[in-house]
Amino acid sequence: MVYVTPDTAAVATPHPAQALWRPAAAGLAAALAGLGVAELTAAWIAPGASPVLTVGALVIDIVPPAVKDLVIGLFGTADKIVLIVTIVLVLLLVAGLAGILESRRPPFGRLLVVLIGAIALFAALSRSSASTLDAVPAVVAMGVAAIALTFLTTRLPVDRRTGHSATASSPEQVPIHLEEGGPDRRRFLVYTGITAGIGLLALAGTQFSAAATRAADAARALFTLPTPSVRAAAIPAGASLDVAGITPLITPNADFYRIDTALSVPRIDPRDWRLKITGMVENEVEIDFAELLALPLEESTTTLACVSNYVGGDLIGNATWLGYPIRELLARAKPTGNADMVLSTSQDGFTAGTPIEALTDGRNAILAVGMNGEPLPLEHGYPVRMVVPGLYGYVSATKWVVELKLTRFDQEQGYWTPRGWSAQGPIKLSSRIDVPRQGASVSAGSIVIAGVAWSQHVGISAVAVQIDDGPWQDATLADAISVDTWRQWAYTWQNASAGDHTVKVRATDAAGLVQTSATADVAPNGATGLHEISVSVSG
Ligand SMILES: Nc1nc2c(c(=O)[nH]1)N[C@H]1C(S)=C(S)[C@@H](COP(=O)(O)O)O[C@H]1N2
Ligand SMILES: [Mo]
Repeated sequence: MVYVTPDTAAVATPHPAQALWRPAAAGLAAALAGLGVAELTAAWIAPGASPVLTVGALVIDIVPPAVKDLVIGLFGTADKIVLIVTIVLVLLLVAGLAGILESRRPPFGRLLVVLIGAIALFAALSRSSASTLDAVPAVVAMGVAAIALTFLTTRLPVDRRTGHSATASSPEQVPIHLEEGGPDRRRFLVYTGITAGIGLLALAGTQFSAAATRAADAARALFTLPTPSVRAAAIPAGASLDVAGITPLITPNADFYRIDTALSVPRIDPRDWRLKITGMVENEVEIDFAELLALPLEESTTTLACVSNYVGGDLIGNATWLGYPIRELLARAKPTGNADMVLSTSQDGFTAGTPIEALTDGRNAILAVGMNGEPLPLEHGYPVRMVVPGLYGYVSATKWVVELKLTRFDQEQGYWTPRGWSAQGPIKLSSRIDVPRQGASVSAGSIVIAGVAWSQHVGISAVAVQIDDGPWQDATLADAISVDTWRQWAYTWQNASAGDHTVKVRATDAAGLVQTSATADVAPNGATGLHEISVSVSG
């Protein structure tokens, strides 16, 4: 009889594959069970505390801005899916390790499980809107995974000859011969399968909660917006050019870019929604949804843009919004002389710092409830968000907004400012070529080049196009809706010759500023440079 201490077992591994896969499978099954049961618990009792999503939110909060840009650049709006898949893959990898560790050096596998659970717990509780209930899913995950891991690793098949667990190999390196399909092995497989199955079933069960979100969305769609007391400026017939493939003048809600730090879309019942105006004010104001809807609402068309939009990118959209001027609510609250910033807070904790000036100078800075004739879609801020012409979204467009605090730029910062982005974020003059597409092959002759240009709250006065190193040629501008919206443009390139060419676009704003060719990165306050495409013209 040979006795093996855990130490000798860990060093002597005659058949590594044989020795590893069962405990790794035990770890994976235990993690699946823990994750599944925890996600199901979260779905029903703490919708904001899904372990995967809160860990994802923590990752979003701590990654350096350069990594965030890289991920958005690489994956666009699929960035969230990439993040979730990465978190699950890392979890499964660590779970396999925990299984191996637990089979060789108990209780270190369980300790690893507790460590992962602690990270999830920290992630759930560090959100600004966290309640104690939000601790439950992570604790459930930890408990279920630890129990399942202990259960499975103590049922690993045993080597009949030495009496040792198959993972604890004998020190004299004798090959271990286990009867294939022996009763221990089969029992272990069945237990592991059942454990993993419980996890998968529980994960499938979270779909019922997804159904609840769809129900909330259905309720949203049933609710009818009040008639505006001020209609949006009529859209001139000449504002849309008749060019195939050009960006539509108004972006349909379903195609509107979405950028936020919320991994699960906040589900706010409008009956519970309230907005508080606090801070440096003479009167604190509080308003509920019914009161907001009863006010004279105004419609306006505004182009929203993200500071992370690189030159030529698509993190920009134009919609007709319905809402109430923020300046009217601020007037009720009576800001005191010192305040220069409104720090708006979302229900999920995101904040934006907006200059009071931009909210009170008469532009259409609104608390919006409608987008293109519909209540705001859930992911665009239902029931209420801010829209402020001229400023990037990160300093102005708070979705699911619940508080406006009057304060000062030297006292408070919005969410992105301590993360490497400027406190002030006016949208920069820019333009984009939509047709032809980058890399397109077109036939020689006359080729229509078209796109959009914008300089919110200033307006566009000219757009010019350059072919290769040729002279800048004026494009035709479509009519403007207002200075707060993008403007379509087109240019007909006559007698395009066969071969490879580059096309560049450059806009001039209504104040005479010409779009710079100097390139700047999106951080800290928006990209600059000229959009350039290459096309190949066939003869
Ligand atoms: N609550 C909340 N609001 C937010 C954000 C966020 O992360 N959370 N992101 C802002 C940013 S960076 C942008 S560009 C706009 C995007 O609005 P959209 O998703 O409706 O296009 O929302 C802004 N409002
Ligand atoms: Mo943004």
